[in-house]
Amino acid sequence: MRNDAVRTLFCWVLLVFGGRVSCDSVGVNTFILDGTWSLHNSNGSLSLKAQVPGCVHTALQQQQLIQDPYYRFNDLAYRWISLDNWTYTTSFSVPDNVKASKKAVLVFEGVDTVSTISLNGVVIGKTDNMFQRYDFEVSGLFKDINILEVWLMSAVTYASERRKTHTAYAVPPECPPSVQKGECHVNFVRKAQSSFSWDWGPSFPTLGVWKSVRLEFFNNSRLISFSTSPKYDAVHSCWTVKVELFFDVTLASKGVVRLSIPKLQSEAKFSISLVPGLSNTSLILQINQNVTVDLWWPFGHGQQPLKQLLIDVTMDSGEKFQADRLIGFRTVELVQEPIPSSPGLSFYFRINGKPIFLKGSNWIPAHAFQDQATAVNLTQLLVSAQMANMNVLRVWGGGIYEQDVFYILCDQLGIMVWQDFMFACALYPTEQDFIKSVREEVTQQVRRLKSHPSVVIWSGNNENEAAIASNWFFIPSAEKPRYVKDYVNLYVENIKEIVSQEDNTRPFLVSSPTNGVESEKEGWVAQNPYDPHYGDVHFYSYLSDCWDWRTFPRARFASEYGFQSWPSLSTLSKVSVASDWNFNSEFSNHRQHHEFGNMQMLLQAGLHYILPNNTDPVQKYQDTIYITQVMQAQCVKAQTEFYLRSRSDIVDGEGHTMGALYWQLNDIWQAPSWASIEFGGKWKMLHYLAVRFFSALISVGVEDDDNLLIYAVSDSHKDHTLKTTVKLYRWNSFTPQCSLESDQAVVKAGGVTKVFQHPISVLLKNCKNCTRQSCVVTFKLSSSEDGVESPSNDLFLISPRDAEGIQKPNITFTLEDAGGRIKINLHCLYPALFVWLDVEDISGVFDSNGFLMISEEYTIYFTKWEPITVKDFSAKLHITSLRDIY
Ligand code: BMA
Repeated sequence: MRNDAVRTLFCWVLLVFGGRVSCDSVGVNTFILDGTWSLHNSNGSLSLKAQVPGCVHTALQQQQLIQDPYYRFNDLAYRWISLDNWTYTTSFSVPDNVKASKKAVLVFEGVDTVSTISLNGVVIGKTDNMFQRYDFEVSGLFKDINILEVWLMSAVTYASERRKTHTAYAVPPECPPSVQKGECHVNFVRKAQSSFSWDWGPSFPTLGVWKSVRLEFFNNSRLISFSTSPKYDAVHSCWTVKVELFFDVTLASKGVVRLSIPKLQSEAKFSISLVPGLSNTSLILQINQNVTVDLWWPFGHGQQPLKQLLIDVTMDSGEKFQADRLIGFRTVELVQEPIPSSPGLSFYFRINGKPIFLKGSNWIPAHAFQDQATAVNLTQLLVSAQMANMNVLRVWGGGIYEQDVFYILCDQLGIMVWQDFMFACALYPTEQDFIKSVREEVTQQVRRLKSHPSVVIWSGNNENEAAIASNWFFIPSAEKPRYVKDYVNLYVENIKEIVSQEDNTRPFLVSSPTNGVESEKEGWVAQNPYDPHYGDVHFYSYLSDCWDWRTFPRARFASEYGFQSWPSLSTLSKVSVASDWNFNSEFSNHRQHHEFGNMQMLLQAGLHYILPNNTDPVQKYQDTIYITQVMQAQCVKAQTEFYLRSRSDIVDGEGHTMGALYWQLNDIWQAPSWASIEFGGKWKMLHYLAVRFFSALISVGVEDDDNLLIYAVSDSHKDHTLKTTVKLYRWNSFTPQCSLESDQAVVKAGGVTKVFQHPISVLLKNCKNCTRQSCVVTFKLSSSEDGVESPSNDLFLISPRDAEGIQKPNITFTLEDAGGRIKINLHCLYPALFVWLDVEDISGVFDSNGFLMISEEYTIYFTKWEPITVKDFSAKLHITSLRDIY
């Protein structure tokens, strides 16, 4: 199953490395300055080699001056690194003829974060925003041997100094909660906000030159960057592509630009005139109307065709620039309009004119040290997202604007991107220089990312409207207007204004969660930004019973919700020792950055399952990890199924849910978190369940009063005639005690249909050997017409904790080599719940895991992402089920 998707993993990496995404220029000499530089700390006691792009922590680790910073308590032990100031230095020479060029520019694609940069002792510029590219003119500064120095100031010191100078009023939060063991005042520095710690991540306020550095020499002009925006002209029923070229010009000059998309037989030539300074040109390429433009669709709704756009610039001076890019054609609308019989407004995405239910998750930075977040890591994560049938990821506002490769992969995989701007869970200063820096950041990022069809929405910040509205920071009501004014200034008058100038091809939201146009009506900070009748909602409730769907808000769009779990022992063992392997150890407390998180997991698990009681402490620890994953998987499943089945309903004015993005997809280190994929790429149980609950056709079972209701939720583009098969099994037998079949029902395309309804008391009365305690219900949809079927699903009529007759299943296995896969033949003596196959750190995925084993034999395949023999696989394969842990 889905083996094809795994194979694509490797193809994409090749494609990405093989694809050209940057500009090639003739007439501009480029010197790449990446590579080995030297690095020293402020008093010179440490002096070492360091890679650029890179950061100080990675350099220290590579030179073996420190251990793995993720190891045990090293985040605290290495705090000194971020409190010191560091200098990166390199030396280089340039040929005389190049030096003679009229203009030389030093391009820093990214500096992390606060720096003063000098060339041959002359200060050429300063940086204070890791999300900006900096171009510094260095003409006339060259010698035979040139020394380039980047002096980096501790971002922690800088943030605290900025805070001190902001005397008029506080800009909270001052510091993160102590459980996060982080640094203070991160909102005063334009840097990944999570780098000063988060509730799932360590505090590593990195310093470094985190992106490429190069020199560019030229005489008349250079192409700084370009962007491409396809747009549908509904009036003339045709497509256009707007191409913007950004030049740096020394001498007024003229030239010709040729734009072409060979696959669409579209081509045009334009005369351009450039004026000295920064000179922009905006050109519109009309797409040939005689050619059919095949549209880019989100995954699950169609293909992702991308066409190569070629750009050829020839200046009268003889300078030439060539560039190309893969572009996709699609339209996107965010629909907020009245819904019959419901107060409020809808909130859904229409792609190519079709309402699309957004299924997915939230993305955080894949590594605290970004130079270690490789293209392969990102590919593995994004392919895993697609394998779980996700069509969207939200790049959350407390991290970074991702690397180009991330968006290229999302374009290829059909994963839509909800792109936040990088502001989260805080208020922000609005001094002139801060705003200026943000304006430049936003302009650059919009220009960089707007070419990607995958990016479907911009969003101003994470939870900052909610922070003011719900008064997270205890601001006296008399002072609230000042903070609302700052909020409007930053996100509306600046960020929103820039986005509307730069990109009119996709919607902009000021915050998430928000009430959208209703928030705007209320002055951009709504009374209740969590109102289920408007916009999107974030909802967390750790202690209420997650199996009870009545506790979830029937929101228009759920952009965040989730539960924590612990990652597997094989992941944790990379950063811990045997004495740490106890749920109450200092290590277990240390890695938990969410107040009361470990306790909440056990309380929630205890509502439905018997907690582990093995007398062997390490086994008990592993079983506890397992039960947290069972709890998380089942909780997120229940909540997601609720959102999915609320798609067509309006109940008490609420519903028409059109998005379910659980928190969160990935991890930044080995620690407990809401992630469904562990740091390193291993899937947790939740991710395996997501494959099923995000499938194109699913059946959802719920209990309402005494009724068993089964819904068919369809993401299909056509109607299906389906029957529902319902079976009841005793916990100690593989023979169904009863089997019922519904009549055929038409399940509408993109809709929810109730396909089965039966009072449970009657069901149990008719099913002689079954009681709530002794039986489980399974169900499945199938069509005799077109072979379509849903994954099998199940419903417990009582918590497994209170069930009767669950036996130790005694699961055994045999293995076979099946080419790129390993075939696992499972055998058990009794039905088994939440069967979990774990192969430690062997990289790959099972085609099913975390399942209910309701027949004696099961066959599972493991797709390998690395070469491994059956013998080695066998040695690492462990199988657990719910009854095995007590
Ligand atoms: C939301 C997110 C994150 C956080 C998560 C879990 O508020 O936006 O800030 O990590 O909840 O607490």
